[in-house]
Amino acid sequence: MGAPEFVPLTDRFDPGVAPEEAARRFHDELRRRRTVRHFSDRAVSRETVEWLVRCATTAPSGANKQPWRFVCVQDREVKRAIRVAAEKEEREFYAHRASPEWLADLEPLGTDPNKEFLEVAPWLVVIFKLVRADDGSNHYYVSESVGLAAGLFLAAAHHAGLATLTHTPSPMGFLAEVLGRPAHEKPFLLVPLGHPADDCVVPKAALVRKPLDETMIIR
Ligand code: IYR
Repeated sequence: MGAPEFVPLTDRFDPGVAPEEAARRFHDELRRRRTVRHFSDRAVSRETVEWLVRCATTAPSGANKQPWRFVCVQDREVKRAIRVAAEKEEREFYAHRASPEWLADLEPLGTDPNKEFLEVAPWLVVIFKLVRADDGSNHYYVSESVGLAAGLFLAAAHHAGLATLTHTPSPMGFLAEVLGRPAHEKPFLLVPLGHPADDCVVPKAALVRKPLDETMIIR
């Protein structure tokens, strides 16, 4: 191995305002993101999805291994197959797997085993984590890395005026099967992406954020 090479830090992003103001404006944008379960079937271009994936993959990752794959599904039949398999797991979840406490915690969100959005949303973005590289070599901090990329994906979609849902049918193994992914790719998150339906509603309970003094400690 040769000595590591370094280049000057150039092309820095300048918000053009003080950090306080830039952060406040960004918060004003982010705070209006809502997880949406009622999608319109209005199309979203492939180019849009490509830019969103590029945004997501600016995330830092363990040793810059970029241990992720974004499988972006627009094919009707594939979306249908995902819905059928997801609803099978969800019926089990709601009827047997979920504890009474879990079901009670979900009640304010009004969720149930019906996952119509999996067919209505124009795109289902299935984020896989790569537990090893395609050539079998190591990856590091895989969940942290993919979690960061997933967060950026949600923020980027919101910035583009689009809605997302972080859907985690459990177990998610069926996604690898339906999408024909190899064994070293593990489903991480299923993200329906699109425009909200015109009559979209969101649960009131999900609007509440814990106050800063509960989430932030300064030492
Ligand atoms: N996966 C189920 C249940 C569910 C679980 C959690 I934690 C949520 O925040 C929301 C739903 C479903 O999608 O209905």
